[in-house]
Amino acid sequence: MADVAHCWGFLLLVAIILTFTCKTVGEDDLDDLAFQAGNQQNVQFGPAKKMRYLLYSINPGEGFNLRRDVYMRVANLVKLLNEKEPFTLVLPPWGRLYHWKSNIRQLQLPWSHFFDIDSLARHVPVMEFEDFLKVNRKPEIDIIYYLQRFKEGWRDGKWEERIEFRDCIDDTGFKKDKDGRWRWWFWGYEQVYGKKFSCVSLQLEYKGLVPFLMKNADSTVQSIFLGRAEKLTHGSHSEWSKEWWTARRSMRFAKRLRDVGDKFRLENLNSTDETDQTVLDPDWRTMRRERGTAVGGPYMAVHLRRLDYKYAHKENVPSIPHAAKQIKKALKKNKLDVVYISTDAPDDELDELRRELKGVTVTRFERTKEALNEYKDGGIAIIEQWICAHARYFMGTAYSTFSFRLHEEREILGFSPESTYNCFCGTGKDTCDQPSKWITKYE
Ligand SMILES: Nc1nc2c(ncn2[C@@H]2O[C@H](COP(=O)(O)OP(=O)(O)OP(=O)(O)O)[C@@H](O)[C@H]2O)c(=O)[nH]1
Ligand SMILES: *[C@@H]1O[C@H](CO)[C@@H](O)[C@H](O)[C@H]1NC(C)=O
Repeated sequence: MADVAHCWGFLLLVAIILTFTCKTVGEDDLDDLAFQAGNQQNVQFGPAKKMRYLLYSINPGEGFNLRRDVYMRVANLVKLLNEKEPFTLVLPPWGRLYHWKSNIRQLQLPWSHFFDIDSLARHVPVMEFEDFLKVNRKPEIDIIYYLQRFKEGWRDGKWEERIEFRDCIDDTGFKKDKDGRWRWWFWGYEQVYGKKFSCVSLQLEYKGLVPFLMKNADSTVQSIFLGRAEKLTHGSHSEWSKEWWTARRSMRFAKRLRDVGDKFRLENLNSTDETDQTVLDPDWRTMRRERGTAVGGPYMAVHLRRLDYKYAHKENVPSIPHAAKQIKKALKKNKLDVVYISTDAPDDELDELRRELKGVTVTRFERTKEALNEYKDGGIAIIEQWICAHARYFMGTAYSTFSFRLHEEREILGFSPESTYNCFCGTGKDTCDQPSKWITKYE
């Protein structure tokens, strides 16, 4: 008898769990999604104000790490918009980046694949594009503003803030169909269209867009899409500002990728957060580290950018033997004998580097087929960045945004500037300009 009662109790429990977890997306869930996105400490509007959405795209040629910087500008724009009206930032899906060379399918990847969405949402309300499509019900965007330069350039040869509706200069990629809908590829969601479309010429810091949007897109306009958002500049809100660092700190990598990096550190580099003094606070908002508190794992890490950089930045990219020479020198100086190598170099260059580094323990995260399928090119690059971010000493590639983002990561973790802001010198040079040192600022 008791057994039967148990069994019923259990079944009831299962039934309850199933009701809560197996619902298909219905009205309530849509409200939940909208609520999640809007339920931020910095958004306090009554129910009368309807949630609005800001979407954006970036010039297709830009790399992953520059896109992260554009995100910071747009996120901070949304933060300012939220002082006026409730806005959620819709995250553009990832895919088809020029540098993602492997031949696996990498389309319509959500931001959660690379970043910790909860962390982003502690800065501004954010939402994945697919969730936007659900909440919005129709695959429709109210207004598209395609940002462009001024055809005539600067007025009187000087830069000044300005913004105006203008004729489109270049082929924008947007086309009006026979029903008057504005079509674009929308990352492969080809059912999506815009109702209105205009080109806007601007020279503007992102904050300058707030009055423009408030004036031209009143609250009946629910969704606004900014094409070519990289045209907005940080201006006075650049790397030396608190606003910039707040947005940067919110961009934590997805836990799944950090975990892979941490496991690799433990198994291959004898590196753990406890011994390295790099334990993260669960919430980035409460995390503050003095410079020099992080010790780092007992290895040196390098980011050696090759491929197109060999040609685009000839002056600053060393030959393989010259890179090896600089690595050995830095190892000796820092009393280390292990180097982790993060690079986009092809195998033959890597083999050459290993030969040149005879006697040194060279460590790599292997790009196996399984790893690629699971994490994609972008995920592996992040795992590599995470491993480099925890090294006792780091040396990057001059002017590479991949290395810049890494400097910032180390800065946030509390590494000393001496251990972070180092870069390779070009062939034949023993000294060269070293990267600018930025210090984390807190609001
Ligand atoms: N796994 C791995 N990938 C890399 C490495 N360096 C570059 N890549 C790849 O190349 C892409 C381009 O590098 P990014 O730095 O993001 O590109 P970018 O924003 O154009 O910046 P630049 O480096 O300034 O060209 C990365 O997203 C990776 O896919 C590396 O060390 N490891
Ligand atoms: C790993 O590091 C610890 C100190 O952090 C050290 O005691 C230990 O010997 C190291 N192990 C190896 C295999 O190097």
